Amino acid sequence: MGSDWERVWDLLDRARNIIAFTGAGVSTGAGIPDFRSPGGLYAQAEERYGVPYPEALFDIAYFQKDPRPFFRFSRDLLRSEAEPGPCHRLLARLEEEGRLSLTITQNIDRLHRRAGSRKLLACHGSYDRARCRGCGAFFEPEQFEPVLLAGEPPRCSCGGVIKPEVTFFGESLPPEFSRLAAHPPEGDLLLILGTSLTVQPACLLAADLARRMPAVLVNRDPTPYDGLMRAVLTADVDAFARRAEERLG
Ligand code: CNA
Repeated sequence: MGSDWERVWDLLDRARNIIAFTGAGVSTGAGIPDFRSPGGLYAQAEERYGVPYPEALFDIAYFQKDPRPFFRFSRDLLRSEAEPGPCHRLLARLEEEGRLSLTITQNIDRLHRRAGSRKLLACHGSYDRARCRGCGAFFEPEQFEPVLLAGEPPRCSCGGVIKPEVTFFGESLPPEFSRLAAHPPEGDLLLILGTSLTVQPACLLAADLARRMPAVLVNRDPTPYDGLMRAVLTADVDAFARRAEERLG
């Protein structure tokens, strides 16, 4: 175990072009539940948001039938007082120092941006824009957030439901993601933090990058791609980020 940590510090000390890939685990410490941990969103979804099965919360076919559970979830997420944590701060700092060229996140909670990351690809979309399911009109946050924060489905003047551009199961990922997957960036370290690496196609991009450059994974649970990593730390990501900050001084 000790040698894995040493290998990670060695890679981190030498890296000048880091690419980060993050998942819900970087935000659990801030109080935002992930999907798959015990007590995570999947364990609560049926009771809390009234869906018949957990994945329905982000299933486009279910959303067509009943968008209310997604908007109840969105209200909780956007109203939450969660603040960026040690991982968000570490990645923003590495970017600021010119040692990190891209953070790819599967998260939709805005915490990377709030921590200061700007070289950011939100591969499962975001709440920064929304679109009417009826007529296709686009909306900016100030046009739909007040209704969303009340937990109601916002509606367009045509009567259609306005859906934030968060990627659901059954939807394509944003075009920036496809461009990146077609032209993978170069880097000298891939830092994968807090993800089960089970949601496709995002995890396939992470695996592809891990084949192209030395990769480090920090996660509490094993993932299907642990074998591709130069080092795997079975650890709390926030503890890792705090130790990394200490080393960086
Ligand atoms: P996941 O499948 O729920 O996996 C999370 C992983 O993080 C698990 O393997 C946990 O073991 C691990 N983990 C949780 N907390 C910690 C911790 N403190 N330290 C170390 N490891 C930890 O979530 P993924 O991100 O892999 O799956 C991708 C989904 C989750 C994306 O579509 C996201 O949009 C979606 N999601 C996002 C958020 C958010 O924006 N914060 C919250 C919940 C789900």
